Amino acid sequence: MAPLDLQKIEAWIKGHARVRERVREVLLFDQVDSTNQLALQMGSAGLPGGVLIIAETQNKGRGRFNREWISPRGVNLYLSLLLRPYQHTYDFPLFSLATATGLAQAIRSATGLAASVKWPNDILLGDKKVAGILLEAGKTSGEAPYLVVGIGVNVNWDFCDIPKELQATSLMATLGQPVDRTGLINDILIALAAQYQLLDRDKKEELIHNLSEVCVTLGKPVRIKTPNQTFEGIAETILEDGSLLLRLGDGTKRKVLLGDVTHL
Ligand code: BT5
Repeated sequence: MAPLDLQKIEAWIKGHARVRERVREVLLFDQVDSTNQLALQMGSAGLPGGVLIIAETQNKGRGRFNREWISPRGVNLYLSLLLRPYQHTYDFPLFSLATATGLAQAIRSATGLAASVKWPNDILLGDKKVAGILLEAGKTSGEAPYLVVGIGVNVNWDFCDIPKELQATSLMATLGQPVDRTGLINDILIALAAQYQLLDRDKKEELIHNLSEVCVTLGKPVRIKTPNQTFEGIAETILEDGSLLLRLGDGTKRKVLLGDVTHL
């Protein structure tokens, strides 16, 4: 598989004003512990937002709640974008949903595959996970909080190499042919910039509308495990703060901001 092409990525960013506003520097590494960890370190060291970190492999790639993100070399995408949003921290979860929407749209336009979002942070092809998003934030004294948007996409991971217990897939495994990883980064950045712009312009309704169009969780019976409780119900709608509104068995409604969803 061809390695990622930094010059091409930089040239595309330069030629695309909306992306250029968001990404001012790209760092491509052969190997890191975790692109999110590195971006968080840069944030805590006071670096301005707009740094995109990309790696060919991660030794300690991570998911939410410190779970492992398996990161084989040279076949997938591992990206983290350091941002310093002006939005209040209570709006930060919306960046995760905006990222999920943009990522699903980018995969659709690059491959024609019907990628969908499982609220809040999984991208699925059918019922298999093809990509995940990890949002982490931090604050150093006297500075605006920073936000790191981490994205892992299984692109050209051979189906035989994907551990069965993950119930995961890759773009190549589904499409039957490899996908240009460098080109996909370009599509992802363009799609993300469009969704983040909606947030900057406070067009939350439009953002939630875009998400609802690609979100397979809505209307489905689901089980949601939050850090303290488990709920079962019908996923009714996504609210403007990014939370999921559930209708429970007894007819009451419950708002959930964070959790692991199983489609029942
Ligand atoms: C996520 O967590 O889905 C967020 C994944 C974010 C990864 C990116 S890669 C670049 C950046 N740097 C990092 O260190 N992380 C971010 P979560 O919803 O908690 O899902 C984690 C679970 O997905 C694991 O417990 C496994 O079951 C499964 N999993 C692990 N590796 C996978 C892979 N490559 N593809 C699909 N599923 C995977």
